[in-house]
Amino acid sequence: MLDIAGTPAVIGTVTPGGTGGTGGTGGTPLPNSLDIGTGTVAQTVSAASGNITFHDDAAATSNVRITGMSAGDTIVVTHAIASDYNFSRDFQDTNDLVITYTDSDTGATNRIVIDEILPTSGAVATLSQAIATAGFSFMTFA
Ligand SMILES: [Ca+2]
Ligand SMILES: [Ca+2]
Repeated sequence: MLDIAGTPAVIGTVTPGGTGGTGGTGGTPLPNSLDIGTGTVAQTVSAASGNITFHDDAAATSNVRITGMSAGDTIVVTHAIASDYNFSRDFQDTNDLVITYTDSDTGATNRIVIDEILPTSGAVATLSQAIATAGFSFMTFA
């Protein structure tokens, strides 16, 4: 069943709720995909070399920390809008931005931590506030 016109079709089996699991690894990931890590284990990627465009599918689990992110680097999010995502400072490091979202359709949990992107003051409660505080457009919603 492939719904071309409407919402993205779910291809393949859907595991009923219960023990969770590690999320799918099928398909060909986009370059610099942030759909890595599991609900409990984060992975770290670096944006330090050159201008990097990361890709985050809101419907696929992400648990990732990005280091070295600066102007010219950006995250392109698909399957969500900016107001879906939650933005806050890391309780453990006020200079880190924590971005979270749980997809209501797939149950995918997205947690993206951008290391050392924030000055010590400034609002970050929304994407536009976080961009203003960080000083560059680090995330866009396709
Ligand atoms: Ca960079
Ligand atoms: Ca994701």
